[in-house]
Parts: sequence; C-alpha cells; structure tokens
Amino acid sequence: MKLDDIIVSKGIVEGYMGELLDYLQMDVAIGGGGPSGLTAGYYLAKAGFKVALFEKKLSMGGGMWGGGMMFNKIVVQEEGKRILDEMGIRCQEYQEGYYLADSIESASTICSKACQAGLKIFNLIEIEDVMIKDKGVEGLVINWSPIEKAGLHVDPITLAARAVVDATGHPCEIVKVLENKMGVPLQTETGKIMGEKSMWADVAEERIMDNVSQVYPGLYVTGMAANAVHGSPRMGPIFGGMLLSGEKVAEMLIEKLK
Ligand code: 48H
Repeated sequence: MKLDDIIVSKGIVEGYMGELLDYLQMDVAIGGGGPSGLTAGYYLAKAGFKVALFEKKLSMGGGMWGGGMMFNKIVVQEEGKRILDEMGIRCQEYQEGYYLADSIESASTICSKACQAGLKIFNLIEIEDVMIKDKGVEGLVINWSPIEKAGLHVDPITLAARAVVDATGHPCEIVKVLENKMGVPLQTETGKIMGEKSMWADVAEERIMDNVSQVYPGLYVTGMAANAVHGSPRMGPIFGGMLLSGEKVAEMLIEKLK
C-alpha cells in the first residue's frame, strides 16, 4: 500500500479533536494519572460513567513505576490484593499478608485496564485551575504542560464536570489552587489543607480510607492527596491504600451521581 502522509495527519488531528470536543462536558474529571487516579477511573468507567483523566506527564503511573528507591517492586497488603487480582496483576505472598508485585507490570496493567474499561486519558495536560460556580467546583481549567513548562503566556481552556477528583498525589494541586485562589473553607478538621505528615505506614494506610472525601462541593480527594489534605502520614512504597482509595472515591461518586 502506498502511504499518504496527509491522511496520517488527518487521522490524528480529527481523532484527537473529536475526543476533546466530546469531553468538554463529562460526569467525572480526574486530575493525576498515578495509581489512585487510574483506579478511580477504572471503576467509574466500568460503572458506565463518562470519565476522563488529565495527566501532565507523558506517561501514566505516577509514583508507581519507581517502586521504593528505584527498586521496581511494590508491596500491597492483604486488603489491596483483591484489586491486583481483579486487574490481573501477578503478585507473590513473600510474608503472610504482604504481597510483592512488579511495579512496571502494575503501572502498565492498571493503565491498560482503565483504558479498556472506558476511561479516556488525556496526557501532557496540566490542570492549572478549577472552574467555580454557584454549586462549587464545576470543572477544570487545563493547558498543555509544555506550555506551562516553557512559561509561555497562553490562556487555558475550561471543561465541565459533575464532579472533580484530585488525584495529584503529594502536592494535592487541585485542592491547593482552590484554597490559594478562593480562600474557601475546606471540609477538613481545620478548614484548610492540613499537610502531609512523616512516614507511618500503618496509620497512613488506615486513615487514607476515611480521608477519601468531598473536601468542597464538587471536589473529591483520593490517594496521597487525600492524606496530604487531611493531615495524615505518608506510607512509603506500599500501594494498597492507593488502589483502595481510588476504588472508594469511585464508589462514592457512583452513589452520588447515579
Ligand atoms: C495534571 C498532575 C498535576 C496537574 C500532578 O503521585 P501519584 O502517583 O499519586 P497517587 O496518590 O495516585 O499515588 C501516590 C504514590 O505514587 C506515592 O507517591 C506514594 C504511595 N507515596 C508514599 C510516600 O511515602 O512517598 O500520581 C499523581 C499524578 C502524577 O503522575 C503527576 O504527574 C500528576 O498526578 N499531576 N497532572 N495536572 N496539575 N499535578
């Protein structure tokens, strides 16, 4: 077959623009493509919701690829193993209740399963603001991440969503921008972002499930962002809480939006 370069370009431009137009309005917009955001997207898409995830980097997986200190293994406790099994990620019980999985297989499989379940992923897009209206957070303000990196003065565009999930990990960037710009009280103990605390895996993994919550009308937190916003500790390279908190925020939203 003789290839026409312009037909290749046409496919890419039309294909992408069609999807972007379609996702100017959606049920749930997730910010951040680490394990918690991808897991949330997987369960929401599986339940039939129109859900998109926006990730500023080229690749999905967030902090999962690097395992612990670049040893590309992750540990998942008993409670989280169910999700590894559901996704078809292989793991080995190396000590009772402690499961070891390959971080590359884990990150790539979660991403693949989420896409196949119907999650639409837009990479290289940075969330720089939220759209706020009478009901609270009603969407996201996005721009190409290379534009942000180059410091170019280019205005962003806006997307509408019935709910927004901050899954941006340690920096909890979506909640931070809301607090910084609007100064509104958050649904936390202090009404503010309480800040991540030092390592205490046991407490961190227990608290994360309570920390998954709506912190402002329309804005939910999951994953490490949930612990950072609610002032709970970090947990190091144990990932059960990331998977389970992603599932939990999806369950909350399925109930709320159905
Ligand atoms: C678009 C953005 C923006 C933005 C950030 O860090 P993550 O992997 O987050 P989680 O919560 O799913 O998982 C946390 C885990 O990886 C981890 O770091 C753990 C368990 N740490 C414990 C410890 O003790 O250190 O992923 C967040 C993603 C990343 O891919 C970012 O690039 C992305 O969000 N992101 N995307 N717009 N403004 N900010």
